[in-house]
Amino acid sequence: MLLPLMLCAAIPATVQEESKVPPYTLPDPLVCADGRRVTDAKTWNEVRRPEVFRLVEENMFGRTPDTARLQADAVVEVREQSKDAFGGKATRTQFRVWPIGKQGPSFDMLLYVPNGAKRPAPVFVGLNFGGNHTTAEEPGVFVPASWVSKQWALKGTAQADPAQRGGQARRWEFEALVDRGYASATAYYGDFEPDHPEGWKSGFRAAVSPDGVNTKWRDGEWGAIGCWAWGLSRMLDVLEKVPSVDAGRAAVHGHSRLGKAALWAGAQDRRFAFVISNNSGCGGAALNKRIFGETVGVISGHYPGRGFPHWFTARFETFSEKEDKLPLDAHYLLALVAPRPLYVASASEDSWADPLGEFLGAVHADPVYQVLGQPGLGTKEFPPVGQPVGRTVGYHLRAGKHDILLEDWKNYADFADRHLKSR
Ligand code: GTR
Repeated sequence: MLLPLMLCAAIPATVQEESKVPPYTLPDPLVCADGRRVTDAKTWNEVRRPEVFRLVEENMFGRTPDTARLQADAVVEVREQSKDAFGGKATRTQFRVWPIGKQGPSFDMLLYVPNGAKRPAPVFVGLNFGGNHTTAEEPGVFVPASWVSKQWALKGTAQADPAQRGGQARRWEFEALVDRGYASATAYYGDFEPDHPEGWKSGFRAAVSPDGVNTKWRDGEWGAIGCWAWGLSRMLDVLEKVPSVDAGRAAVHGHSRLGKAALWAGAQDRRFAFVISNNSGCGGAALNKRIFGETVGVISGHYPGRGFPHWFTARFETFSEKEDKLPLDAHYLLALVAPRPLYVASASEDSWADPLGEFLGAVHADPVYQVLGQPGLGTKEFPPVGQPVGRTVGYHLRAGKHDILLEDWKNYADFADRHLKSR
């Protein structure tokens, strides 16, 4: 009778105290596989960056298939437009996009662009959790037809509840950004892939795979985070064709699991000029080898009934309780953004996401920025609550819970003013 108990992996206690963090060693992003040290941009770009990229791809998110040929069939339709959004300050446009043609799935994109701008506006691009209608109070915003999680669904269904309109508006400071000269685009993440283990079947993962089956279970194939990141790039494809928007000054952002997706999108798609990780935690900006809060085992579904096995490539789970064997860490993912501006933000009560681990992810990506001639983060000192730091790499620790709030947006817009507005 003891056997089943022994076979069932017990979840180690969550470390929430600094004194309980076991010692760990990080690999050096500036040492090539052949032992050479990177001291110049050329070696980083031609030798080391591709190696770092492959490590992140193979061990965390899986390989994003090349969909260029399928995208030749993309169809973009404007479903609705109003020049009177936010009392006439902005133009709202709602697109329906079939990125691989009308035989495949579609997504809806909501775009706000400031009216009367002298030149095309820089744009914030991000996915939302509940449907576009939850991000704004405006009655004209469409409700998604795809799967939504319980929180946003009509009771007992997976159908979006129209009464949840504006339910996440406090996380989307569209109007404040318009006032500062920024456009914003959002799409519902479930349009790309419903967020559950069977979600791939009705999302783009199945639609773009050559044989139409779930390829995740073959080693190296992508998970849902990879699919959401792919979706962010498809949003940018559409924005590139909007004359009032400057897609060359696009900031990709995301909160929590969507922060992980934003980082991976920014790493893969160098058209994104600025990358923002809001409370992305484990599998995002937080170091995995530093055992604090959520761990590889918990997030990757190693323990029955816990975690999100569909988010990552299958290999990630094999590092559960073996984080020391990981040939990379979060600083590799962050370093892939260099030399472009990067912002990592934490919240003081978000110990599950390990705020210090997120900061240290940025600290250890910093040498790559320096090699590329950028001032980067420029500090190793964990800043006090409410005091943003950094130059090309920004960081702040906001007081409060796991969330994205006006204070976060204010810091992102200030940082964007310095890096995007001046271009
Ligand atoms: C949690 C998960 C985190 C984070 C969060 C979210 O349950 O453990 O990694 O992604 O969800 O996305 O809100």
